[in-house]
Amino acid sequence: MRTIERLTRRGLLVRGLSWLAALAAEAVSRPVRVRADIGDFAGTDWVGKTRAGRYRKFYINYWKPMRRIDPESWRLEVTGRVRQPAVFRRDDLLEFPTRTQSSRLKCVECWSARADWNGFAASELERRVRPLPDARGVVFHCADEYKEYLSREALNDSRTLLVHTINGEPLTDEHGFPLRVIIPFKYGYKNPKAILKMEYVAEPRPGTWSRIGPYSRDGTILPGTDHPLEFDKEPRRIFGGAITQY
Ligand SMILES: Nc1nc2c(c(=O)[nH]1)N[C@H]1C(S)=C(S)[C@@H](COP(=O)(O)O)O[C@H]1N2
Ligand SMILES: [Mo]
Repeated sequence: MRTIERLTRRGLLVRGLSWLAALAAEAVSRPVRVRADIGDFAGTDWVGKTRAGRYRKFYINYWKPMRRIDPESWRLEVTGRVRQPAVFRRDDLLEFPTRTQSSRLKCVECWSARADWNGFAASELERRVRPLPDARGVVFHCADEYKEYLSREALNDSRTLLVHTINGEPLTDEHGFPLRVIIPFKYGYKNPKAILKMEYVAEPRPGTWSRIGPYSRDGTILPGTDHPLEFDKEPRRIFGGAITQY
């Protein structure tokens, strides 16, 4: 009798605990599920796709909502087909010589927006890690599980920057803190944000968007119509490549 009673109580306790665990899991996963589309992440530990508030003038794309990156524990890993794989802290990268450029980020889904971007050339990293002769390009692995590939030629173009500063301020979580690519002659999807790892590879790889959408792997901006957010999406002709006329 006693044993049965104890078993029953234990059973109840176990059931109670698993219910609590399920409730906790629900509480943790719910914000992610709800925000998997467009959300307002202001004031939360999360960041993701947003068009709210001030981001109406510069949309934010993230493949998946992710936790904001802690600047102290973040590291950039540079690995793959290199002689000297290396890990960099944010402070290491802030010491590299920088360049500022005003350029327009053009999403393949119509909109565009301009900012002042400040950062360093890929050659700063390459001097240190020394890519092997067969290293043709780099796969960027991002904190939201986004992946993108750039050839070394595109990465080392004089207009391409590894950016840590936007409009004179540290890159926001929304725009890819602590490090992103800006490559103005390619569509937005070739401008990976929140980079964790750069993997030098011998063969080109498809990135996240060119795998799921009807988008080219190369991502060079094509002639067509642009809808710049600062001009209320008023349509503008574009001629292909970087948008420099506005
Ligand atoms: N990590 C990561 N980087 C990313 C993306 C993404 O989903 N995840 N989206 C790309 C796309 S499609 C665009 S248009 C730009 C948008 O940059 P923004 O969010 O700073 O406006 O980020 C690119 N970089
Ligand atoms: Mo995009």
